[in-house]
Amino acid sequence: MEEKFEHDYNAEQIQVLEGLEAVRKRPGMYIGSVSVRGLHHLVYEIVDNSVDEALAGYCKNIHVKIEPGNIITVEDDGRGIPVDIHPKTKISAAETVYTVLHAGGKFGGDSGYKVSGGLHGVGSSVVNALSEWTEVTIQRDGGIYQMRFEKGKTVQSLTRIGDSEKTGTTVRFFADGSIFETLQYEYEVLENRLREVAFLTKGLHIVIEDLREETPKKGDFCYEGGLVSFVEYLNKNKEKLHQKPIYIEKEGEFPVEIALQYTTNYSENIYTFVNNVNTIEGGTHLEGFKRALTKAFNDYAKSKNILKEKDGNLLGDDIREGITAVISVKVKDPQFEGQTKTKLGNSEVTGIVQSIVNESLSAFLEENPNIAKGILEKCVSAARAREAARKARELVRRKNALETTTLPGKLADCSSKNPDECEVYIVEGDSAGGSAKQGRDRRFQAILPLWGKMLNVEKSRADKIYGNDKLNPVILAIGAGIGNDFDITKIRYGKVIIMADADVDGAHIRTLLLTFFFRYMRPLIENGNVYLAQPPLYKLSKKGMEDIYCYTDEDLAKAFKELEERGISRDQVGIQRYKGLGEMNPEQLWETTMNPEGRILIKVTMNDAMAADETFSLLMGDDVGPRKKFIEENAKYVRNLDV
Ligand code: TSJ
Repeated sequence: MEEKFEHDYNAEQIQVLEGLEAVRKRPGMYIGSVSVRGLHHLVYEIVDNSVDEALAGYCKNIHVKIEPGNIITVEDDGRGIPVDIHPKTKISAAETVYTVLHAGGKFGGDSGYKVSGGLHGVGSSVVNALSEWTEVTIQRDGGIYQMRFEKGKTVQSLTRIGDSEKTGTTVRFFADGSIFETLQYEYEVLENRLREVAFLTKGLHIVIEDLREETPKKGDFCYEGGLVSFVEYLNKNKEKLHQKPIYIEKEGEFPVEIALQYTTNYSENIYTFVNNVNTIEGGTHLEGFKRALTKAFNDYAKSKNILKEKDGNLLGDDIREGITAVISVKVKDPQFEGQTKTKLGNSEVTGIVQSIVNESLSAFLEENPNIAKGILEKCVSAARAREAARKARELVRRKNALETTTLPGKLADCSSKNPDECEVYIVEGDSAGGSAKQGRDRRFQAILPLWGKMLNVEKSRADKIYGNDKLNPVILAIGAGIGNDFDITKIRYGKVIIMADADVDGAHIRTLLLTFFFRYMRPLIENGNVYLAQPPLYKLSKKGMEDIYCYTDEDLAKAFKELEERGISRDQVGIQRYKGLGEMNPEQLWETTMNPEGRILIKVTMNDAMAADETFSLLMGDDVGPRKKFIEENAKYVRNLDV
C-alpha cells in the first residue's frame, strides 16, 4: 500500500509539472497574450477567485495593491482556501488549487456557485506558472498558513506559521519578466476593471492602491445599487429622459440582472456580461434583451393607441436610440464564440432573458405611463429621422450612380488599388496634409487632409451624417458605406491611419474621428483596420551624429541615458520639441511617422469599447468640466484604447 501511494504521488507531480510547463511554453494560449494586457489578466484571474467567494456569500472586502517593483497583492476576507490534506496525493487542497491546471472548479463544485471562470477559464495555477514567485497566505481554522512557489514549482508547501482568529486569503506575486513584454501595470486599467467588477457585484467592497510612486493612488468602490449605479455612472454626463434607471432582476433558471435608462443622446450603449466577463461581441443574452425591448414597447404603444395599426411597428433601432443598458447574466457552462471569444453562444439564454425582460418591462410601462410616453415620443421621432436618413442616403446613392468618380477632391489617392497594401492617412490641417502628400510613398499611401470643425456624431442623428461636408470625404475615401450599410469587403484601404498632432486639438480630432468610426463603421475597428500614427515629440541632434527621434518622454530619458553612456552630455545635443506635424518637412515626416520601416502605428481595438465609450461620452458630454479636465490629463489617452 505504502508503495502505491508513493507511485501515485509521483505520477501526480509529474503531471503537474507538465501542466504548468505547458503554460510557460505557450502562455498566450492561457492568458491571451504576453503584452501588458496579459499581465493585467493575471490580476483579474486572482481577483476572480475572491469574487467567487463573494458570490458564494462569504467575502465582503477585496484589497488589491500594486507595490513598488510591480508586485501585486490581492487580499480577501472570505473563508480562506481549504487547507486540509488530500488523503491520496498528501497535498493540501490549497496547494492543489495552485499547482494543478484547471483545478479551481473542482473545489466547492457541488455548492453550485462556481459560475465565474474568466474569459479563458484558467485561474490561479496559470498565474503561478507565469510568476517569478508567488506567496499564498491563508487564515482559517484558527491558524495562518503559508506556501510559496517559484515559476510554478512549490518551494514551500503549505505550513502553519501562526494563529489567527480571522479568515481570508492573500496572494502576493511577482510576474515573470522573462515571459511578459512588460511588468509595468497600468493603474487606470486595473482601476477601471475593478470598478466594473464592483458594479457587477452589488455590495462588494473593492479597494485598489498603487504604491509605486511617492504619491499613492487609490480607488475605493462599493455600490449598493449594483447595475443601477453602473448605468447612473455611464450616464453621469448625459441628459436623462427619466430620472431613475429601470431595474430588472430575476433568478429563474439562472440569474438575470438588467438596468437601463434612456438619454436624449442618439447612440445606443448596451454592455453585456456573462459571469462578470464583458461580452463585447454580445450574443444570446443581448439577443433576448433586444427582442423583448422591441416587443414590449410596440405592444404597449399599440395598446395605448400611441401607435396605430396602420403605422406598422417601431424598429428595434428606433427603440434603442439613446438607451444605456447593462445586462448581466450568470450561466453555468458559458460557451464563448466569435472572433475574440466574447460572444455568448448558449442558445437557451435568449428565450429566458426575453421572457424575463418582456414581463418586467411591460409591467413597468403600465405602472409608469409618463415615462413610457416620453420614451415612445423619442422612438417615434427616431423612426421619422430614420426615414429621412434613408431618403438622404438614396439621394447620395443616386448622385453617386450619376457621377463616374466619387472620390473626394481633397484626396490624394495612391496608385495601387489593392486594399491589402493600401493605406490612407487622415491628416489634420492643410499644411501637414501638404507635407504628407510630398513625403508619402504614392504607390500605396493616400492622403486625405481634413480641416475646420469636425461634426460631433454623438450629438447628431444619422440623417445629419450623410452629406456632412467633413465626414463625407472620409466615407467616400474609405468607400464601404456607413451604418447598417457598411460593407467591410469594400474598403479601399487596409489601413486607415489617423495622423494628428500630439496636443489637445489633436486629441480632440482623434476622438471625434474614432467616435465616428465606433458608431458608424464599427467593423473597421473590430477588424483592426484603424490606426493612429505616432509622430515624434522630440528630435535630438548633434554635429556628426544621426538625428534621434523620441516618441515619448520615456524615449527621451532613455536616449539621454544612452548618449551619456557614449560620453555625450545633455548640453552637447540640440533638442527640438515638435509642437505639431506642420513643423516637420516632408522628408522628416516620412522618416519618422510614415515610413513602414521604423514608424510607430498604434492599432485601435475594440477590446476596451467600454473605456472608449466612457471617453467618448466624457468628451462629448454637455458638461464642460470633466471634458476639460480629461483633455488636460489625457492628451495621449488614446494609447489606453489598446490595452
Ligand atoms: F486561488 C487563488 F489562490 F488564486 C485565490 C483564491 C486567490 C485569492 C486572492 C483568493 C482566493 C479565495 C478562495 N478566496 N476565497 C476562496 N475560497 C475558497 O477557496 C473556498 C473556501 C471554502 C470552501 C468550502 O466549501 O468550505 C470552498 C472554497 C472554494
